[in-house]
Amino acid sequence: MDKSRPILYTLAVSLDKKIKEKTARVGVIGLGYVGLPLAVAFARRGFKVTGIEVHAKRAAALRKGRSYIEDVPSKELAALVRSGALTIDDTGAGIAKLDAVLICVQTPLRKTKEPDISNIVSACGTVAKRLKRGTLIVLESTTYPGTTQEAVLPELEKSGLKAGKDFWLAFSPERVDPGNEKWHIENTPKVVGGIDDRSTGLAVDLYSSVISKVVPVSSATAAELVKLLENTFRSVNIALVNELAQICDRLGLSVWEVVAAAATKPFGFMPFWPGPGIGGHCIPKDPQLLAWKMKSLNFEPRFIELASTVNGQMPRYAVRRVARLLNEDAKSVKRANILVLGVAYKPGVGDFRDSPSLDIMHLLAEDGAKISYHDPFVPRVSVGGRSWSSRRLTDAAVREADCVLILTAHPGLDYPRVVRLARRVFDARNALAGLKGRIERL
Ligand code: SAJ
Repeated sequence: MDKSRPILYTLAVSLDKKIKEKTARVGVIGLGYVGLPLAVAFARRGFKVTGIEVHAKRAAALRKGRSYIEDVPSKELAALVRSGALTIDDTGAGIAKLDAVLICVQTPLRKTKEPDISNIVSACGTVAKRLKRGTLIVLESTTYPGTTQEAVLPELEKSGLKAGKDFWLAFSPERVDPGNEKWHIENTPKVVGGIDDRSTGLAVDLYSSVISKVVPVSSATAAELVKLLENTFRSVNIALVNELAQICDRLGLSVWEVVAAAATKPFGFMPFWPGPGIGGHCIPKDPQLLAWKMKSLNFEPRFIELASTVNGQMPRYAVRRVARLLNEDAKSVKRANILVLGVAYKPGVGDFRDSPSLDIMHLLAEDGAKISYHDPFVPRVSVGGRSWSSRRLTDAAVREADCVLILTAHPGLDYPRVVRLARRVFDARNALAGLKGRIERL
């Protein structure tokens, strides 16, 4: 660290020392699927952590040691709260005592597909009111490139303190994969980029106390773009195989066979699998954050937008395939009995945000189909003014369907029984690989 400015040097050395001694007080704002595991990870390593959660019900549950995040066992949470290693705060009053604050709030898209960073701005406002000199602030929320430099920094300087002089500021993308048994916070490499070298250095030291591999990059903007590349990469490759699925349909080929055979190439290929669309809170959204920013800079991100378009059209494509299948039995979509298996956005989870299954159910219902669904992870859904509850997967439920649609390949369903009993099955996820019967595959 440069000694040119003694006071700054002293502040930075003092913070670095506290980090290394684990006496630094760490705060995490936003205790969701990213923030809560992060707060627990620092508390588990011996830091005194303040978890700041504005939703009073969530804060109350956490104070009682009740976890609402699958990857954080209540038993461990309760012990950390009881020991005082983790304190839950729902006002941010404790921020003045903190040495480092990690911001992990949601960044949804508006209906206009524009980023909504109001949660980030609000969190920064809470911090600015109580920011003390010598504090490190790190934004973890996935956002468009430039947010940290152009929005967070000025918001924090409303405290009267100067970024890079009185406090330090960095961005570090979250890489939390809920339910992943292998990759968790401590062993997933963490990218970090600061507004200046000192901010980067302090953030590297902080995260290195908890995470085995920390990867510094040259700026906060670079770190923001790294995250968006990771998920845009997925969106583009999923769109490629979704287009390949349509190509295979015209060529009378199985896209599943083609991709699986290509995946035998031991280098230079990575399999992605087609489906009836993409859901969740990352892949549909993150490329849009990048596209929006680039359009504001008069750059047309055609490739990124084309991928989103291809993925976004898959529900309609799936509906066309179902109509074609019903047609083979001289049935129309209108009044057809359709049983959907799987409304969650991906297998093994109960999250159905932006799930393409909902789009497909809505489109078919609008065309007069009688829809029911079975999803062991999702008890009830509503879309387009209609609501459904998950029904038991009885023999009768399968038999009465004119077509069973497999839209999410949840594990644990008795697929052979479905194939045996169903008049027709449209398998959009290759859940029935290897099974024979009246099966039409995407
Ligand atoms: N999907 C496909 N074909 C594929 C892969 C996914 O159609 O080959 C669909 C899924 O069905 C789902 C959507 O895309 O509807 C998103 O699936 P995902 O596997 O990308 O899962 P997400 O949305 O939970 O993405 C998160 C991301 N994690 C973070 O941003 C920290 C992503 O970077 C991870 O790679 C992904 O989890 C993961 O691998 O689980």
